[in-house]
Amino acid sequence: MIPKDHPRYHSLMVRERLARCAEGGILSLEGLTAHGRGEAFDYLMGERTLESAYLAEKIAAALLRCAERPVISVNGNTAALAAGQIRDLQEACGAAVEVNLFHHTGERHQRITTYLRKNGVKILEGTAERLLPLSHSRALCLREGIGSADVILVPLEDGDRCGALAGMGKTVIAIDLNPLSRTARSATLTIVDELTRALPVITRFCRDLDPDQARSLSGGFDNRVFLAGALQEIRRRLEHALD
Ligand code: PTJ
Repeated sequence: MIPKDHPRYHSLMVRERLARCAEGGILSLEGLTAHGRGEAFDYLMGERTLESAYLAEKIAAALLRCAERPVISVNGNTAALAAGQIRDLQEACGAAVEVNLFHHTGERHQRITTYLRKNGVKILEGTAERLLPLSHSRALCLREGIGSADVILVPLEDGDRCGALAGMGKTVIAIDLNPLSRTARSATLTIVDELTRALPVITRFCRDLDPDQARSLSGGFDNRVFLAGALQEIRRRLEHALD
């Protein structure tokens, strides 16, 4: 039992939730370590949404709104942390949601699908085909989903798959707290923010942006600006850590 007045209450509660989801076969054990890496970067950035990330979230909403075939790719970590927020974003932008796992087993895929459905997410299902140029099982996806998406949101993504999707000409929006990761550097747009802080902001912008604003925001941006924004903040905080 974690006392409410513990200074790290929120973070400890999230860990507890993830541990339960790992026991329930939703989160992979590797997902727990991936979460720890994310926490470390979040700590370095002050556990808040940076201005640069907020702008990236607004642009992400514009890209999703302007897309013809938007898809949200959901893995175990995303389902465990943010099932309800994925439902809200899906409602706001009309994207298809496809479950796509790094540590794939048919049983885990089914558990995650059921869990997301219980939380109101509409899941695309069908026969997965090897459509991505990867030797890994992550190459498997649905032709009518990720296979034909023009804009794809990939929270907590693996670098190889992100690079493969971008290489296929898709607009790839990553959410990744590590601004140095291969995912962060190969995505079209990287949101360097914590998943559960980022998703409600994207959802709100999906609801609020008018079509002209969405078109002009999605027009042209340099992803390095968003990575540099996060790195600058880490540098600044480290320089003043002992002040
Ligand atoms: O459920 P599966 O089998 O598909 O596996 C999912 C994981 C996340 C385990 C898998 O895709 C993986 O190994 O990912 P990576 O390569 O470790 O990348 C995950 C990235 O997400 C890392 O750069 C972390 O810093 C980052 N991250 C972790 N938690 C969060 C996060 N970014 C935003 N919000 C978080 N809560």
